[in-house]
Amino acid sequence: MPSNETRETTAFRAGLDVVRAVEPRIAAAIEQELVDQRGSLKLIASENYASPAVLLAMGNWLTDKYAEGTIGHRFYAGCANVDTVEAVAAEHARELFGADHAYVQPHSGIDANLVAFWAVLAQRVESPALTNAGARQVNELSDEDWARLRRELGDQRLLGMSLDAGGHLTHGFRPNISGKMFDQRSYGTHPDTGLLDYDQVRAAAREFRPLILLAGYSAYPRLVNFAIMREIADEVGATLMVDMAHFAGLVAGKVLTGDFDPVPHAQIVTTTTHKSLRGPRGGMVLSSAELTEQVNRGCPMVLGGPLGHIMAAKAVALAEARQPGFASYARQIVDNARALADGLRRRGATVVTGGTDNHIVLLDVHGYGLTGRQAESALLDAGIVTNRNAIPRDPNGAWYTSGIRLGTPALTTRGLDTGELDEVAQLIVTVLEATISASGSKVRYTLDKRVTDEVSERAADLMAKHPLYPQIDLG
Ligand code: DSN
Repeated sequence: MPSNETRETTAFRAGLDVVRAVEPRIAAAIEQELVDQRGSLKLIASENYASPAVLLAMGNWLTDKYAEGTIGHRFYAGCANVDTVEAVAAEHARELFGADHAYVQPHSGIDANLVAFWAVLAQRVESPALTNAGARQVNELSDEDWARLRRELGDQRLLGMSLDAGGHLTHGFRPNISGKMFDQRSYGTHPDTGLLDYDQVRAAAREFRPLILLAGYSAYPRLVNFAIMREIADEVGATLMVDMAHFAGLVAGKVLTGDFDPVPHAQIVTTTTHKSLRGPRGGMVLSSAELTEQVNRGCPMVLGGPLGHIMAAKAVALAEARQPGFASYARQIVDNARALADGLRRRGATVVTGGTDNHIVLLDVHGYGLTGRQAESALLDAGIVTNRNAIPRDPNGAWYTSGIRLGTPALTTRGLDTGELDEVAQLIVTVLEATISASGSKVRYTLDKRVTDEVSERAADLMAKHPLYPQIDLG
């Protein structure tokens, strides 16, 4: 190894050489993805950059092992090392979040939510189908009992945040199984302030009497008071479930504490591991001790076999999040988001709720005469990667939208500071002011190439100052 070559460079270069020998197009795509990610200004609120240690923990022979079941209780022989991996990841998760129980098998956020739904149903639903079968758990039912149970489950109720207020598809909406298995209703935000309206949540809960009150969001730029949500859930006999996929990194980094930390308040908490938590792509469930048995039945109830290599990477990421530096990272995410929101507002942009308390800034692009779809494409033309998103009571619906969702976890990992987020605000406004909607279209627009060239160049300069994976040089 040459003296200036890092361990990471050696590892990734050798790994790509091995892949290239079998399928060069895949090695080329992996290399190109690094080039693209290095050059783009990534403001997707749900994305981040995992560390080299996390990446390497995923690329190995743990993928070769089947291990359905749980730690020490598998449907296959020879799972000692997967047991170790799963136990270490769960231990880090419990310690990091102060949870009674952690289940690290879910492959995604959708899977984590599905595990949580079934755990609550298994715990709470007194089903004649269950009783008749003499079964303690739904996975002990006969086909006939299942048919009855399906009819009975149709009556179970879920109350979650509406999509246009920033809720998530898996919180009871039609394109997801949660919208089919539950009788669902939503709560929204206040029409004047754009803030979560706890009186409305309480009134909806009193009237609807849900089995599950679901809190959490993927496009809400403010805090949720989980102590109040638990009080509402208790009042109506609901289980409080929180999906913290977006803000798990802020909980881990102790930015969200007390009433704003979901773990002490909710009976069950789900998350992904790859957003602000900065781990591998995957999911996780944290629960109170009473739900341990039901949560552990996630596989094979609703999950395929656990992915040992991904659980290994989760363990590494969770260990990283327990280092003191992670708290500074989490604080910087929020400082950067505030700087971005302030910079946008100062330059005349409309920011939903007037600012942010977390990692998300939701920009209303109406004022520029654009749909979210046009704004998203125009920004991409200039090297700025965002995603369009509905805003509360969006007249353009969930496909074209009137908003752009921005998030700071990824740029903060690259080391940008508040002054540079202000510069990013300037770049965004420059593009949106120069973009002209084609008459009558929600998709087409014109944008002077001189603007895209200038903004792309400034974005590339900014990115060059903060190299991504500086320890990896593929030559
Ligand atoms: N896709 C994630 C997001 O962008 O928020 C959640 O599913």
